[in-house]
Amino acid sequence: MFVSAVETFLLELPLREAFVASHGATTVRSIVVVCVETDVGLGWGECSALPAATYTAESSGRAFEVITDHLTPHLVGRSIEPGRIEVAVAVVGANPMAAAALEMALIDAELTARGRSLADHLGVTAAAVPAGASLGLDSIPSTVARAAALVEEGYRRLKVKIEPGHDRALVEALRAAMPDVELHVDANGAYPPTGVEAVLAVVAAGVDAVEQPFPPAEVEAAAELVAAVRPVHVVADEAVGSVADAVELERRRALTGVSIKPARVGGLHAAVALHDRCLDLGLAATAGGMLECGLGRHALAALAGLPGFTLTGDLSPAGRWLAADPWPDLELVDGRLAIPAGPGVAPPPDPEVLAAHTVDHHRTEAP
Ligand code: OSB
Ligand code: MG
Repeated sequence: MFVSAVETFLLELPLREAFVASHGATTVRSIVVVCVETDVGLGWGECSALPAATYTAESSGRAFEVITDHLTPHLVGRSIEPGRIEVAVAVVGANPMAAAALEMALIDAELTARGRSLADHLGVTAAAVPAGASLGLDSIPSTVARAAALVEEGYRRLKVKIEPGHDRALVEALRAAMPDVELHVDANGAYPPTGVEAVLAVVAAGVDAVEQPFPPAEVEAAAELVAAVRPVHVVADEAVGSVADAVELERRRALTGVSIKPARVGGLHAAVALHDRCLDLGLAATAGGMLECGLGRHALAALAGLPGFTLTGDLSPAGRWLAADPWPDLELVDGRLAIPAGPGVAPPPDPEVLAAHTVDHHRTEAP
């Protein structure tokens, strides 16, 4: 596929409510999207980096620069296949979310031209995936009320953010109100390695999976937890940037599952490779969300149709978080999200909504 130009957009999309995690609060979803112009047509990709460089080292503002200054100059004026983007873009390792945006755009261009859906391309045969919703840090009464409303809407799984001191009583209150829901907790690494007992107390209150309780480097604390809480899942999120990370953590018995986020690992092909390796290793997988807009959420729903995703993911429509979005959204029906079946990754954005929320853009053309 010959790439003649890339247009990069920095968008500011309003959130319905702040998303608070132990790594910080997100109040406006600035997000980067790219449009590749190729000999077979246009393709769109999302860079899911958050506004602040907290969850990982990438941020939307920096990613905009990295994409426009360092990545697109290597792509335009060249022929490149979507699965070989790492050959063209030498900085994938340091900037997986930026690289993932360009990969998604190339995949979208190719699949749209061929009239094939992403699910088809990935070999996904499922028609829908169970829906899961995440809840940011909030008071216990408010979290319980919101959780109950989400279950009422049809969500089968809830993932609540926790941190030391705001954990066990929260889970007890949720369990009292919702004895049967699949309940995950996510600490974004907020517990110190001495906090194994505290995390065990949270688990005992009735959770099905604990996501990233300790910082990524605290492998021994994670292994101690795994040994003590089987069969409850210990899911790695921030700790897994590659297949090699998952393999090493499995070798050290420091996880039983992985939150697979295409952005965090450098794109959809890398996410599939990680999924396949999780299946081989007997690790559970869950499709991890990044407060994506409709574009990224379409990709996540297709990926989540793969058979290794045995723990329900962050699979809610983009509109659960975003009050405006240039992309069409997924729909929640009977507690499930339909896997997109149209050509490409997602339908194209609404140009007026895109323009209304664009705060910066940059075009790189072949000389
Ligand atoms: O830790 O899983 C996380 C969102 C942004 C960054 C990190 C995380 C999250 C979520 C997912 O918890 C929320 C969602 O997209 O629904
Ligand atoms: Mg997480």
